[in-house]
Amino acid sequence: MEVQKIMQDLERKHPGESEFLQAVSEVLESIKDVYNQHPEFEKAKIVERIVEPERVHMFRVPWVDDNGEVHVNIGSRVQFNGAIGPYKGGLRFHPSVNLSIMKFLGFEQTFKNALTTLPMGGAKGGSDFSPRGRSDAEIMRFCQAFMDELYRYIGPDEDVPAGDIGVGGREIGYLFGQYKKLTHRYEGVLTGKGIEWGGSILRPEATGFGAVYYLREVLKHDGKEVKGIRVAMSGYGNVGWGIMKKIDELGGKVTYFAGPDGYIHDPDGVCGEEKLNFILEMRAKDPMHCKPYADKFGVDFVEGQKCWGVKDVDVYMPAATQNDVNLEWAKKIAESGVKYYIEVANMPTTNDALNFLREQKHMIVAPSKAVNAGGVGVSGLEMAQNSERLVWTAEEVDHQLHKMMENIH
Ligand code: 2IT
Repeated sequence: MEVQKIMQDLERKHPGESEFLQAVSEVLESIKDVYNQHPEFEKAKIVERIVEPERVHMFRVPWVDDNGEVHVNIGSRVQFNGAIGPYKGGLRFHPSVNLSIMKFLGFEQTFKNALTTLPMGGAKGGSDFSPRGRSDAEIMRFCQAFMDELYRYIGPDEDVPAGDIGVGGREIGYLFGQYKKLTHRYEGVLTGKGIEWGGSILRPEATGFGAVYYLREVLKHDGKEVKGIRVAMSGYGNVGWGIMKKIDELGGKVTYFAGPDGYIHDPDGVCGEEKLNFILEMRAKDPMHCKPYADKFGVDFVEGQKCWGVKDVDVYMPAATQNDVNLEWAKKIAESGVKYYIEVANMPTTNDALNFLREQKHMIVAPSKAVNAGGVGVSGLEMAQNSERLVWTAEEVDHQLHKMMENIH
């Protein structure tokens, strides 16, 4: 394969879709040497096929707010690759959502899902709808309107959506209710459901737990364990929160975490139930500010800054959103002397920054598609339980998750 030529063709077909082109370019650059040793791949045009989404659904989502005003959002589902199983991947509700972001996430999901070794193809969907500041009733009406279109394209053997940014248990509940109403079917068509109606007990924390299990395997190579290590991270959503909880359980400390408004430095670590529960409350009240944590626990808050580059930690874990770490931040990270850079969010590092970090001889860089695969892996287990009409215990799910992350690593 000639990466440049493939990228030129793709750019012609998907003009201006920078996140999508970035995600493809990163994968092609990383596989080209091995790929080019296989003329049979070239002959069958495997790469040319795999970079093109199989199908893209787009639809209008009109809904009415609490004041009676009509809003129109765009909904989509990118069914990227169904070679090894039904399409699987999250739904993102965020104002930044566009087709480029949906395609990048669907493309990455294809590889991530394959890594779990479970039979799941890759997809992503979502809307430019912003749940921020919306009442429960507004979220419900939006989710119902979204499902009024989406239900045609999904099914337990066809495509099984889940949550992502802006879509959690509440949204999955409204979506599932509408699916049942429209189809008269009670089946495992969505994952991330409440445990009372077929959800997996560990799903909210699973991505974060999986990331820490992955980190644990990385540390093992150096004869180290999670106990005693200090972590700087970004994000404190489901994924970030799961990381904080598991790091605390295993005796490590998250001493820095960043949110949209700046970063927190808590030298004692985000430890114990009081702090972990406070983060849940803080996030539910206002997802844009983490400063209340500093006010409550009397620790430092640095406004408007990211915590990349701090020296008094052992591990960095970007767990917020795409392109959180650019080349400028990557240079600060490299200068800090910290050894472990564990990507957690989907594509948290720009390509130039990632190449730069990989060149640093003193650093270990772990790729997000492997590190965060535990989340969708547990979704795959939820699908299996729904097909069996069985409920597994948290211990059973955690055991499977741990085994999966050990193998992926
Ligand atoms: O990025 C992801 O892996 C997810 N948002 C979860 C996908 C899933 O189907 O659980």
